Amino acid sequence: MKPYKYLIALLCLAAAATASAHISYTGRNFGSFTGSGLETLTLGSNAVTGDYGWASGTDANLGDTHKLRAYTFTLQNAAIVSLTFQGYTYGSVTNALALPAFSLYSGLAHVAPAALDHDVSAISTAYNNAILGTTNWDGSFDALGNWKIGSDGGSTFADLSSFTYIGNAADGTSANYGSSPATSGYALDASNNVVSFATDTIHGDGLADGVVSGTWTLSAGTYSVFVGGGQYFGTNNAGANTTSTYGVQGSISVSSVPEPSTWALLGLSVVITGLLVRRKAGNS
Ligand SMILES: [Ca+2]
Ligand SMILES: [Ca+2]
Repeated sequence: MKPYKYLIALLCLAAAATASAHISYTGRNFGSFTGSGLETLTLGSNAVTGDYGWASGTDANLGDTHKLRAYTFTLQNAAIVSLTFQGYTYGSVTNALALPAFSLYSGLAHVAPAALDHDVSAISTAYNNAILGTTNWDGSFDALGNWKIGSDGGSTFADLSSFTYIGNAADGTSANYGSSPATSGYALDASNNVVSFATDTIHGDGLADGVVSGTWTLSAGTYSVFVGGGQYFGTNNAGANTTSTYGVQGSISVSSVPEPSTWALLGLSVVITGLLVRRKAGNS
């Protein structure tokens, strides 16, 4: 290959690396886990734009996925999954994400070579307008409930990617992530009528130290995790840093779900211990 061809290849790579406008899992796929034994993995060197992206998704007008990063993993069997995200610096990314927060969903966005999902594709725009009113939204992302988003290849609502909410975890307290998240989300039913659903609350870890974790028992399937800044600035995001880049590192730990026999043994040992304690107490 001639030197200039290397340069062109490098420029193409650089363009791909900075083309973060659409939802992508590139560099953020934790992979597939068997759910037997203990499997762990850390993915460093990721960055998110803005310090408020996740928190914006907790309010009624949803959030802009451009301000979040998407991770994915697949479980071949049921497993206990712990996810940890922490502010992190590397290379030219000198801002560590101060208040990381994330939400976990079952489901996957469209992946290349299909057209990738984004908030202002025609079908995303039509959907968001339908559930929230024309232009009355920051984006498609719901940090506390189910949501949908589509690509430029989508023409009907059936083409939207669906994320089914499982849980969230946020660094710090309500002084960081706000005290009034949305209590309702909106969706379309099978007849395209707007229906509301109750959303979750924010699960803060109580300590704003740049690290946040969550643990869930999950069935086999494919999951998406959306990570972003957990500082809430109100529904118009006034005062948020919308342009700076913040480093974040994600880790996953997958362990097996105890077998029923293991649970039975654990229960039996509790009963025996209780009996021994009672007997001891009776003897004294
Ligand atoms: Ca918002
Ligand atoms: Ca924390």
